[in-house]
Amino acid sequence: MLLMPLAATSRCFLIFPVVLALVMGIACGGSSGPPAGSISVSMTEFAFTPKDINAPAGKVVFFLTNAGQTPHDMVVLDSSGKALARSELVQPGNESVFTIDNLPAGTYAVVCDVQGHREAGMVGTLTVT
Ligand SMILES: [Cu+2]
Repeated sequence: MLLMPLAATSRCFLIFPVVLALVMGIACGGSSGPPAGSISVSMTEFAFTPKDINAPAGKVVFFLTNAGQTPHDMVVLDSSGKALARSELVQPGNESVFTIDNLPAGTYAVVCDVQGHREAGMVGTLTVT
């Protein structure tokens, strides 16, 4: 007599994670790729690809992919070397959307802020027009 409720319960436990995974996949968007209009930048040891990035002035959205073996980030510096915007630290194999809300036209340096990476050549140029 106890078999029926047990069977029903175990079936629920099997179905629930599947439904949850589907709902979360839809809700979060998962790693569904770069947002529309974003600029894809790959980060490795020790380079940004592309190294020379062009963007229109205003809201700039980067889609960062860490294709390397260690964490990387992306920091945009103004001509005086001051950090204007900084992405989160992206773990190896992860992706991150990095948005700068209002970036004026100009030429900016892009660096990875992880210790030693900038010195190792992990730099780029962002030209905003
Ligand atoms: Cu780095």
